[in-house]
Amino acid sequence: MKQQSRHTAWTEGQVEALFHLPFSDLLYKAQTVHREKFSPNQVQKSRLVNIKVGGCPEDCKYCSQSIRYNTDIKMSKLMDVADVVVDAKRAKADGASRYCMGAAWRNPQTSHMSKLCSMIQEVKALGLETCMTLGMLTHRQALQLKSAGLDFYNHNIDTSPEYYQNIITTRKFQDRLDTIEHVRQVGIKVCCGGILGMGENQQDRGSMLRVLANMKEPPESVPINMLVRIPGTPLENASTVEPLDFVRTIAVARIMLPKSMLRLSAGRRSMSEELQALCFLAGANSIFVGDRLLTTDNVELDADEILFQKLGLEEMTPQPSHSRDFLQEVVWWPFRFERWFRSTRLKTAICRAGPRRSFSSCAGAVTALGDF
Ligand code: SAM
Ligand code: DTB
Ligand code: SF4
Repeated sequence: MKQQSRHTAWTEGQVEALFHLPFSDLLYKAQTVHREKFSPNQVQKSRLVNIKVGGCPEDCKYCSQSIRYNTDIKMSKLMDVADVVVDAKRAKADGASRYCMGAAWRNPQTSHMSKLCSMIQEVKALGLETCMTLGMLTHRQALQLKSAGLDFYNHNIDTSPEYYQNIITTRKFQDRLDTIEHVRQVGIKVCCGGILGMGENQQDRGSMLRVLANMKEPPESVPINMLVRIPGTPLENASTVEPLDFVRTIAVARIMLPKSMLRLSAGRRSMSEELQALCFLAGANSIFVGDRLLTTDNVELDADEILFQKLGLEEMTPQPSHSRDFLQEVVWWPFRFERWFRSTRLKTAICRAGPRRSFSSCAGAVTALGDF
């Protein structure tokens, strides 16, 4: 489903006003907006897998996987495709409809791309929606992932543009927006949100939501994470978010992003059933299921099952597309052609036969096809 752009952008004053509504009025408004687009008792389930653990050169102050912090994680290299498939089958059996593969990278290397593409193809073949979160992407890498069939790319802005440098110094807020733009341009759905509980204030939360809601096409999926305070990271002792402020932020997000799936992401393990119920009431309609997130524990499957029963919630089952859409077909062929061209002796023959210029212009055309 294509997101429709809003005619007018959300202003700081409008967002501030939402945050200051009496709690019941805010929740009523959010629930009303929610019911216009979604079935109120359906919650989508995603499953996370960490396909490459730790060793990341970035300095995100919340993250256990940064090489700069002394945290209790076991680093690993990129998983094999076969192991990912085994895990994805388990995820499907546990009721997940989307499988999200995360890697602790600043950005993937060219040498990783073919394995990543195989993972996407194999997981999709199981009938699951696919999502990846690999760090920054070039336009070309986004095209490669699209051509393999990737449905979603998760790339969070994490906090407001104003507060960003307090949390991450190894990249700029604009770098995040650039990758999101590449992802959009190739037709992969965008999953983009942030974290609450990193010392930001209410203006920062509003400002982060304004960036998301004022995008030309807002993200189809918006994860709202409660910071998991990880020993050894600079934010291990950050003050916790007041639970009702967390609910408030979900409600404001629902009103500002009426068509987006809102994911109650990390941090559910530290939330009571009552707090989670309020988040669903405020418009959250997606969760991560399974015992693990990336490097920390998630809510146990049984506990989620009990909560779903108590609240009368049911699993939302999207229809994953098995076939490539038109755009995928269009981008798929240049990549196949390029791979074939590079693997044949044809280029050597052309090289030998013709003047040097004829090969470089031909090779340039092939690359341009891949980069269009
Ligand atoms: N390296 C890639 C990147 O940063 O985009 C992908 C993996 S990264 C771990 C994905 C997201 O997980 C981060 O942007 C952040 O929003 C979330 N995250 C990481 N550590 C977290 C924590 N301790 N608590 C809450 N959310 C966290
Ligand atoms: C997102 O917004 N949250 C997920 C997913 N996208 C990749 C990650 C949560 C990580 C929680 C901390 C950990 O397990 O290391
Ligand atoms: Fe690296 Fe992503 Fe962790 Fe930042 S959040 S340190 S980019 S793995």
